[in-house]
Amino acid sequence: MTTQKEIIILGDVEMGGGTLTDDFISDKALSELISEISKKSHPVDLVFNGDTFDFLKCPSIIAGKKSFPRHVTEEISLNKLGLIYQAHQQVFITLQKFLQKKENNVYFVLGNHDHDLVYKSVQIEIKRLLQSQKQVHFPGFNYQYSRVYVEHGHQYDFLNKVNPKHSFLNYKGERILNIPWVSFSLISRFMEMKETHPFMERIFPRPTLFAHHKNLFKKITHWTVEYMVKSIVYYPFRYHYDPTYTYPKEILREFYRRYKDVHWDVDKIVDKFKRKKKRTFNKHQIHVLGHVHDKYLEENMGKVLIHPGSWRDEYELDVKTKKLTPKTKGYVTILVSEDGSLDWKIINHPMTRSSLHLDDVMKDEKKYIHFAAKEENFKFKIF
Ligand SMILES: [Mn+2]
Repeated sequence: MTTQKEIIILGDVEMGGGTLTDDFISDKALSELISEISKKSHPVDLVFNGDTFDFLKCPSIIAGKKSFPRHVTEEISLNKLGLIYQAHQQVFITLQKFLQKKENNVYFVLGNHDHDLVYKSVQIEIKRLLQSQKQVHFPGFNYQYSRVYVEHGHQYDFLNKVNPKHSFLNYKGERILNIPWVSFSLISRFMEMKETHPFMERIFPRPTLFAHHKNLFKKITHWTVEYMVKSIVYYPFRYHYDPTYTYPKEILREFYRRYKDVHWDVDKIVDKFKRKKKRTFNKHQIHVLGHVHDKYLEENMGKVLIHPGSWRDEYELDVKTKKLTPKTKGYVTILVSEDGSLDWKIINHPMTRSSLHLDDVMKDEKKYIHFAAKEENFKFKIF
């Protein structure tokens, strides 16, 4: 059967501003992959499944001054996009080449790190940077084609979900991004910690990391509790005119529900997705979700659900040996035949990286941030 088109899905690339808080260093590998798929003889839909850009952890640099503004205006999002482009030009240029074939298309699905894509001017600027008006698409929360359904997945995570009907807030007459309470606290409080501990967020599983790094665990717990308490008893009064300092009632309600039901396990987003999107799940054959960076595959009666994993620099920590093994980067490819049948595969992009040891990394995190970048031929712009 001849191929009508191929859909290639990858997620959680998290391209940042080329600073200490940027966890994406695989420009070379990603560009290799895009060049490879540019050579295909059939049309390709390249779907970036959310968190493609890490606006959330990208600073804004205005008049030489770096900051992480809590009030994200259109101007600030555009400023961050400029930094992201500067830092990851290679990826943008390879995408331009991919789009020179008129039958190829790129889709940017919304994620919780790139909610800034709801700004029209940000979309226009990305189209300009990729030199294509017609083949770059912003489909919102999901991409659908035939019996394929692709969504980032943060809408099934109560801490990170957004209100799709209210993308903006009004602050002193200006339009700003309405992001989740957790994102606001991350921007205004935790980026400082990320700059002191730039490597730690790359290590999984988190409980294993905290078991070996008690200080970090104490620090994070302390800051979180303090922020939470202030958000209830102080900020809503101190900043009563500021809509970004709201009382976290959704979160408290969820905590209460969990307390009442003695339910403290983190819901797997795949389970919540199947529950909340029953009709979508029944209608489609292949479902690809992101957000959760662990690779996952579930196959049942011809239906498939896949988490292909992330593209940012991440390591698996071995609890006994404290060895840090770099995670592989993967993507999903789906061949759509003319008769409508779907042929899917999960592919790992070949890469060679060294393993590290947690004790070494803990002693000098910046040194190993550079070490990892060097192995992937990536250079930080501002450090
Ligand atoms: Mn996400």
